[in-house]
Amino acid sequence: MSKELFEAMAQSIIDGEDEDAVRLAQQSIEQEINPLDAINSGFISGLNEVGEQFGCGDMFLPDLVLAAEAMKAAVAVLEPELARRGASREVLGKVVIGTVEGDIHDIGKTLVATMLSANGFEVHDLGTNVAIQTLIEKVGEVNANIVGVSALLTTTMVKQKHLIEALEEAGMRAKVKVLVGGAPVTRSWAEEIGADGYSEDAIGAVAVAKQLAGA
Ligand code: B12
Repeated sequence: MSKELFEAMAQSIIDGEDEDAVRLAQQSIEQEINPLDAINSGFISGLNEVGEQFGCGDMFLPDLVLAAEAMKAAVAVLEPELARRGASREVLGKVVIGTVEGDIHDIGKTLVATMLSANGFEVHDLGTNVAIQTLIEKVGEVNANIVGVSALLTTTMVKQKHLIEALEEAGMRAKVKVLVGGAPVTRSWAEEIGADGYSEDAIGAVAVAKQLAGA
């Protein structure tokens, strides 16, 4: 019974059907299925599948955006239920994430934030065009162990380096791991600027974040 429901959940994400995803999430609550199982065994499987198909060129950007939106809609239905049951997921780590100042691209960053959140991280998404000082203040406020910064323009990538320098100046560099990404960002850039982690996609970002958080 739940196996079929989980498969339908995964399919709703693959199809990017947010109304189906919401309906299935509500159905799982009515059937008293653990919302953790609905997220982990149902919806995430779909998102992982979409990520893989996108990676090998079988799905495209609009599919990815729709899938991410459907995933967010489903998680929004389940999160109050998680809280109600007092069964909040084990938090693997706290992540502050944003797109650097001067850059308004947010599709990839939001996908990374959604995947991290769906996989057990407490995510504070500051949006786009985020000033370095704002990122640093949030890291301090929530005591984050990871700060993720996205940059999509060759002209704004340098802000990732500036963030690391500013964290050093603020005496906070040892307390927080810096994870960088975005289309023009490469592993060698990440190494050059002294970032702790890099991933070229959202699925890889979860694996790297888990490593950085020691989870
Ligand atoms: C969609 C898009 C836009 C949209 C953005 C809408 C939105 N809400 O995000 C709009 C139309 C607004 C836009 C505007 C501009 N854009 Co634009 N845009 C793109 C485009 C086509 C796709 C980007 C995208 O969303 N990709 C899909 C997502 C899923 O991929 P992603 O962002 O790379 O994210 C993945 C990984 O990089 C990684 N990742 C991303 N962030 C992070 C963060 C962390 C921590 C980690 C670990 C991983 C990670 O995981 C993600 C998921 O797999 C790209 C071309 C391209 N193919 O990249 C151009 C592109 C980035 N844009 C470009 C340009 C020039 C601009 C503009 C300057 C155009 C203009 N003249 O106005 C403006 C910039 C405005 C600004 N100040 O930011 C250029 C940049 C060139 C360069 N060398 O810098 C590109 C490359 C197009 C091109 N070929 O010329 N753009």
